[in-house]
Amino acid sequence: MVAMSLTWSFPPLTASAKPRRVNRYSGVAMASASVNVDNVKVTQGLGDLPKIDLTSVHGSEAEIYLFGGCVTSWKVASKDLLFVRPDAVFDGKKPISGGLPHCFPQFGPGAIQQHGFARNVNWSLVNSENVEGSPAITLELKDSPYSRSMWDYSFLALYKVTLHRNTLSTELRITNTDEKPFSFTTALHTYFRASVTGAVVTGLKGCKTLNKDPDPKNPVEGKEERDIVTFPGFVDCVYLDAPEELQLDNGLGDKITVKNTNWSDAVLWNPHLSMEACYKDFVCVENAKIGQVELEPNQSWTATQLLSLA
Ligand code: TA6
Repeated sequence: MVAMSLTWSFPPLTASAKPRRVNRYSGVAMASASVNVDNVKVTQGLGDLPKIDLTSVHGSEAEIYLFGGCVTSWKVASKDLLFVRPDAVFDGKKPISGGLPHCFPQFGPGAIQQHGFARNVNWSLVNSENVEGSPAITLELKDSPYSRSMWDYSFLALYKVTLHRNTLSTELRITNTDEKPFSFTTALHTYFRASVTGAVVTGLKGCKTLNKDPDPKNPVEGKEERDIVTFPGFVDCVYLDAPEELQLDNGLGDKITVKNTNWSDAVLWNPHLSMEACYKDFVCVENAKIGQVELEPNQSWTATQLLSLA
């Protein structure tokens, strides 16, 4: 096993500087030169944003942007199982719409910007490893003047992404580094490539639901009665206390297991005609934490997600 630690830091803000996002890491080339772990490479992604490429000796591949800490591609046998919307922008200003965006410290609309700020800022690469041909990286996000301008807490988020032969695993750990308690909601808003007319999700029968169709602002409580959930039109539904394992048949011939620990809830989403250009090509099956996670100072919350191709 080879492991190395890397941290890039931004220039200190002057006292007069206004909270703002820092949109670019300056040194992609410098970072590339300093990563010498097998099967982990820092490259220049779209919009010149720094991107980490993972290649496993077993043939699978993944791409992760530091902007948003967003996994945008997961390929097994050269087939990308994730989806990035054609309207996604890579300008370091808007979240990347696709792959596995983070929603933190808020899922959905609320007191701060929709789905929180974690998808809208640069994360840092703090570790890379290669365990018997399976590459892994750890990204870090800490509070900044920008995050504090909307959510005034000190926190540490560590996000480990590991690529195995047929599995992409992620572990998210949030630590309260403040002196006061805080609470948050969160999700991994996973976009799967799919044929929407053939895509089905199993494992949700019996869950309590909060259905945002027809009115996203007034979700209707209910219970999922179906063994097999399909996407016949607009779908935006929260499943509370979802099981630790769901199955997605993406309608393209692939069966993907979505396993988790501690995420507790799930969300299915397809925008149907409101995204006419691409709704037929993806479904979102999201692991989420809809109820508030409350952390005292020094406490942490950890959740894992394992996506496996059968
Ligand atoms: O997870 C489903 C959802 O919360 C929907 O309500 C929909 O708005 C979607 O996320 C996309 O959100 P975004 O802010 O990325 O456009």
